[in-house]
Amino acid sequence: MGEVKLFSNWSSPIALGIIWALKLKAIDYETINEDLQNKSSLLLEYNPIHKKVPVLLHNGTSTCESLVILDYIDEIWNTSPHILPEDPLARATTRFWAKFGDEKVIPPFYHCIMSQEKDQEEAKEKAIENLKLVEEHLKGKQFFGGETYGFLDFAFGWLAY
Ligand SMILES: N[C@@H](CCC(=O)N[C@@H](CS)C(=O)NCC(=O)O)C(=O)O
Ligand SMILES: *[C@@H]1O[C@H](CO)[C@@H](O)[C@H](O)[C@H]1NC(C)=O
Ligand SMILES: *[C@@H]1O[C@H](CO)[C@@H](O)[C@H](O)[C@H]1NC(C)=O
Repeated sequence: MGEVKLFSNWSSPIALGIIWALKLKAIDYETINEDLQNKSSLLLEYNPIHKKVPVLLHNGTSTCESLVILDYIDEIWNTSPHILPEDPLARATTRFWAKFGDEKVIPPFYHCIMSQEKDQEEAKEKAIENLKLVEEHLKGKQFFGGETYGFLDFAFGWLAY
């Protein structure tokens, strides 16, 4: 299995998706809590482009960006249960919605938290509008993955926090 470390922050639920994926695959890992006001030299070394958490360190090699990390976990620990569906079309649809989330749902959420009151209202409307589209895709299913959870549940589930 090798050595697995997850750089995250206690106040940041985005790493939950990665934690769920690691648990699903029964991978032992160590958590490294980053102070985002005072980032460690290791975080800057392992994620020099974005300087953000989560970062997954595996055998000394880092992978960044949640959606990329989920892909990596499913490919490296390539045994059942799988995170992505097997069917190519289902995989493509999954990636479509994950991209939609990254581009259209998560940014207005952050905007709501970070911005001034006036802009907040606008960001809130956008977030709700785009969440409704995501909800349509979930219709009639318990999880995005259908009977069981998978990629999109990990990509979106933490937003509930
Ligand atoms: N697109 C990134 C977003 C990660 C992200 O926004 N991380 C935040 C914590 S929630 C962070 O590390 N912020 C520190 C900073 O921006 O300086 C992903 O999917 O992993
Ligand atoms: C990580 O290390 C483990 C054990 O040392 C090894 O079995 C595995 O192939 C390595 N994986 C990668 C991707 O380096
Ligand atoms: C920032 O982190 C370093 C260690 O990584 C520590 O020595 C220093 O005291 C911290 N500074 C603040 C202001 O917390």
